[in-house]
Amino acid sequence: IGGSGTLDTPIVLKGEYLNKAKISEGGKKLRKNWTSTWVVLDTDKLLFYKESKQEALTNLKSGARTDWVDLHGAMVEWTTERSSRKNVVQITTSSGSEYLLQADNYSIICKWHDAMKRTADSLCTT
Ligand code: I3P
Repeated sequence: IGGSGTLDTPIVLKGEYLNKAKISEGGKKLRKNWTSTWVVLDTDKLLFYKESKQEALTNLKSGARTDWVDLHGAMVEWTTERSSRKNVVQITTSSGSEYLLQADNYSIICKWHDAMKRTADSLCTT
């Protein structure tokens, strides 16, 4: 993986619709609310877009992004405890926010788990 994106011009490594729930922020528990979100994995962060894939792709530079996650120091792990759903990956950020990403299709979410983990692990040296 070469180069590095910025918030304004993300380098898209992977983009897909996943179910997303933010369950805590800065260590404080939030009410769980699953939403289908276009998720983009950049070289050092995850970006979430509310819009359709087409809109998200054409609006990558604009304010269509709803939230993002810094993967420096983040933990990416499978969880069976934080949800009754299957195929759930938990992302815990260094600032103590927790996100759940889920897809019914195991092979889809498995690729995300591996890619996010690899990305987070690769950031130790940058
Ligand atoms: C939540 C909603 C979520 C569920 C969550 C419930 O209720 O049913 O789908 O998470 O379970 O609290 P509400 O809509 O009233 O907030 P899962 O689908 O991931 O199980 P939880 O509280 O055990 O996380």
